[in-house]
Amino acid sequence: MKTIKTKQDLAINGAAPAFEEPLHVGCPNIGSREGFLKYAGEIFDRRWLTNNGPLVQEFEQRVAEYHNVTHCVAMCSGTVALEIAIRALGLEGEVIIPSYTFIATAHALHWQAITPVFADIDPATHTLDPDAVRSMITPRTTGIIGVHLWGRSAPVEALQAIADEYGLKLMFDAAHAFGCSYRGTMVGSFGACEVLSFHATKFFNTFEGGAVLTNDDKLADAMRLMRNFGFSGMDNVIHPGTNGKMIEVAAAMGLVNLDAITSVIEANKHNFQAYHEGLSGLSGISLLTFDESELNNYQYVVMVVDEKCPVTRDQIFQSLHAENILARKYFWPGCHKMKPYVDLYPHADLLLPNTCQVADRVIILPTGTAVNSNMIQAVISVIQTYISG
Ligand code: T4K
Repeated sequence: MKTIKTKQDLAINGAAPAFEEPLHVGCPNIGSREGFLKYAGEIFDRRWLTNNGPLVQEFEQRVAEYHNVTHCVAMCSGTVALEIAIRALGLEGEVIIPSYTFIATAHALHWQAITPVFADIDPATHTLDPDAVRSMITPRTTGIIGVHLWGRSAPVEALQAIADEYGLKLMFDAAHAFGCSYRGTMVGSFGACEVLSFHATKFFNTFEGGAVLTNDDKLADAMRLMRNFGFSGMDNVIHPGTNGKMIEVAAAMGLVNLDAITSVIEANKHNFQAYHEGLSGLSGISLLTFDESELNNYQYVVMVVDEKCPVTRDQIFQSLHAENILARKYFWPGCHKMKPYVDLYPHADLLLPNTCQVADRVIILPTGTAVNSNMIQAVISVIQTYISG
């Protein structure tokens, strides 16, 4: 890693890149290696690898306690957890979601022949705008899926009020919101249920994995059946189902990562603050901040490049990549511009002006335990030099 000094020193001018090895967004946080290997040894000794094993059960209990909810139903991925929650809730017809989210939120509906209808976001929060949601309701609408994007809560009360008024089901995609709170209540208790992702790139991972959190006993029972083919005891299938189970080795990773979670959040917070200080004062550049009265996981450092910036978002993005800083443009260009939704809604841009504007402005910067202060200073230096040079 070299120190960037002038614009001529940037790799886009032919100099060596700031980072010899790529600096990724989403580089996994990994807890105790020894702890994981100990669990792995126990798994081998027991010869119990999957199908609601003891580590999955322990993991579910600890995640439920952490979020202060009655049930955590662990699954093989966040996407399958979304699909199963959607089916267990009985959603059909049309379901309103933001377009500014990872494609899995939309695909989990489309995969089950449910039409995702995209509502616009509030440009200040990047989460669903309740008025926009209201304007997209039709006689076919059965539900709303709010997304706690970047770990910052969707407007849960306003969405619940709309759901109650129109008799709709409400659930949340909380893939980014493990360990986050809203008005003092941990994520997991809002709506009918909330879905977590434990993918490798999430700040808390089980290699691959996900879960549904809920306080609804019946819903939890239905999802437990559905994730295991609908089996109720041996040879007795009482419900349609799929294979959504979490495996023991994933739960082992989850358990060691739960032990490390406080230090991971501290590292993320420290990194966020370093970026915030280093980038403040740059014209047209701002970081999305967090409500410090809540619990936050700080897993996404979201830099917004607005029209006051002398260079474009894409120019900054390219200069970072030239330096081997693999920033991301999540969730550009928005689900409505991707297949198959772009064909279903070719003119959706007209109804989603805030989504389009935000998607064109955001850059996600690297953070996590693999990123240290020196690396952050180097990233800041590239951005400063590129903008002011
Ligand atoms: N809802 C929302 C709102 C979500 O954000 C997601 C997932 C879901 C639902 C669905 O949950 P899952 O079914 O995935 O559990 C990544 C993740 O694959 C995806 O889980 C995540 N959101 C999304 C925001 O990011 P990509 O397409 O960016 O992945 P990829 O392979 O480009 O990796 C991202 C970066 O991470 C790369 O620069 C390399 C680095 N990386 C990746 C892996 C897998 C590592 O350093 N090590 C690794 O092991 O989607």
